[in-house]
Amino acid sequence: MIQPQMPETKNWRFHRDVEQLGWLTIDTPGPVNTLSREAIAELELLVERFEQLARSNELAGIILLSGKDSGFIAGADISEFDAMSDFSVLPDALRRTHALLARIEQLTIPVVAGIHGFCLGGGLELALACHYRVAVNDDKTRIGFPEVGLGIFPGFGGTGRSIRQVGPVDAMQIMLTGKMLRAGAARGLNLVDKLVRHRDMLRWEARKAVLQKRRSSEAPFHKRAMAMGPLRGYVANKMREQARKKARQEHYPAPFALIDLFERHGDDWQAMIAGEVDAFVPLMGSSAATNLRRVFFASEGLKKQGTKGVRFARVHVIGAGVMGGDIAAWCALRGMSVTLQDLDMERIKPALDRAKKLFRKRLKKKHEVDAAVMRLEADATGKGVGRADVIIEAVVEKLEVKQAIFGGLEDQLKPGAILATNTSSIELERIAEKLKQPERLIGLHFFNPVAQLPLVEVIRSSFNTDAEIGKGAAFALAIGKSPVVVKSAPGFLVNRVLMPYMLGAVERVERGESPELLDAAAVAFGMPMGPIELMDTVGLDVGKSVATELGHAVPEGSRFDRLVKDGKLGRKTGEGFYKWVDGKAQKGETPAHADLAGLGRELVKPLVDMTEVVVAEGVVANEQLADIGVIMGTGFAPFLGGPLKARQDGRV
Ligand code: T1G
Repeated sequence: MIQPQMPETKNWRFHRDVEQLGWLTIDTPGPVNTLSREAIAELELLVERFEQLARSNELAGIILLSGKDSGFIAGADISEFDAMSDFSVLPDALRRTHALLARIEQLTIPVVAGIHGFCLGGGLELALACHYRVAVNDDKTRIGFPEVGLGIFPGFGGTGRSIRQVGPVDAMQIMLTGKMLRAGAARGLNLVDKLVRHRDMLRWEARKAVLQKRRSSEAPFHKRAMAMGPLRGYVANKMREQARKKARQEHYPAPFALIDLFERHGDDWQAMIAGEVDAFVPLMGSSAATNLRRVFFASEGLKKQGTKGVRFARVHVIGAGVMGGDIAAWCALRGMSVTLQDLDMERIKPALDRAKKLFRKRLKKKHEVDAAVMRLEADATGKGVGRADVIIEAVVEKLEVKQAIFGGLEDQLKPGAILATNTSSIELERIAEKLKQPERLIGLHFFNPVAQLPLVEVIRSSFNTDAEIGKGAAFALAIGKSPVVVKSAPGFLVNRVLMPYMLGAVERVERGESPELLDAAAVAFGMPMGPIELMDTVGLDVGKSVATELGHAVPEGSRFDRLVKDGKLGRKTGEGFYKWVDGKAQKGETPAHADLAGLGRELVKPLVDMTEVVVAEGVVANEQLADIGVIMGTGFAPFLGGPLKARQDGRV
């Protein structure tokens, strides 16, 4: 079969078959496909050739597929953004890409995209410029616009084409949330036109779509009407209200810039695209976007810590309290077979009930929920110990209790099994010293609520070797958590840096300052929640014991001390520094303050100071790990890039 003369390309492969169908395969260097400047420049050359072949009837259609098992396209190449965010190059680069996607759309022959795995950002924008989209309906398919998580929004025409395809309200929702949709949801919204059960069927279905000259339908009128006339302003304001509940404009300008663009042009998809460049470029160079890119690569870096090729199937958790029960539930949710041990069924049952709620909330489909329930087994006798790949102890914070538990099960362990404690404050060496093989015990420190917080501190004692720590990190990754390796030292990373910040605020309350004001100031700075509300959420008893463990004694007779003595422990007892109703702190008026963010900086300073100390002491290996660990463990302002990056930039 004679192949047409095609330009040399490194990122694309092309061949034409006997039916004159053109098979265009993207296969860029690296583990995932990304649209780098080189890939886009090569596509320009290819499209020019396609236009010629179409004109001379030597090409009946084009099918765009990925040559990688990992997925379709993960978007534009983020590693090029720092160099791209310069006003002198970016506007032209974006306009060139706009013109390229418009040429694909205007090709006179059908162009069909076959999607498997992730189809994100610029990858989805390229797919939306095609005339028809077929996707694999399996658990790996994820379709969406994650750009808002990078401090930007879609810049390759996705703002206009998604509105044309799914309607303004749904499209804006997808872009403002950054949510990655499963295949079924994407089909339901008309983002994709056809689903196939298996990747093997993708080529065949895409071929049929080309031969039948199928074209995707645009969003129906009733959906498009939501952006027409005065309704658009109303819808835009509703979106701003929603966005403000999640983020402050001064911290995360991107969603608000996108809503402004929508308010200006939301009823005209081509005007949206034309308006994209001027709204997009300032965001790309913003400190928020620069820092969020740093956070992206730092969190990517965490994925490299785990030992490759280690498989985990069975987990045994000892202690069915809040932490133990929720760790067991999370592991079962992530596909592990879990046995949960405690003294009797009465102590285990509440954890199983909470787990079922989590499964229903996260899994939705009945058969998936039932399967997860089956994976989580009550085990009051500990028969699961001998079969487990990972044993996690999460009982009361008492040294002698932990030593007794580990001493009792050491001989039952299967070779290579991970032995871990979820202690939040006791040095590992003291727990391990009585073991025959103290090097086997590591720390896997989860954060409450386990299902929400991505961080797991993998605690390294002086007995451990890289092998145990590598396996611990691999396990955290296997259950969808982000591991940060931390040396066994009082408070490890997160508690160590949080405590001076929380106690600093408590001391100000003791001196009569308004907890409402202090909390509002910390949030104005960029913390997800204020220090006083956080103390009440963690529990004043836990706060007091961690503070004491870290050498910050709580003054006898202080308000903090009296609250604990009176059993007013915060949210879990309905009263602490605040009164709590239905899990919500009942806050009074926030007194006016001339410089709320300035007060916020003051409050956060002890946290940043302690992060510097923790790095200097080698508790974590470097500043980047400290920053990503504190962001993931405390929610510290990701738009600032972490406490040390914020100090480096003079923000605190
Ligand atoms: N650019 C550059 N590198 C990327 C990348 C990207 N978009 N996506 C992934 N990588 C690298 C990653 O750093 C890692 O590298 C390797 O690929 C494997 O990834 C105009 C401007 C796709 C769900 O935000 O969410 O398009 O560490 O280990 O767990 O509108 O990566 O091996 O050296 O994460 O299977 C929008 C970001 C870009 C998606 C795969 N796209 N990526 O997860 O593999 S902005 C995103 C992800 C945009 C346009 C705008 C995930 C993934 P290394 P991995 P994974």
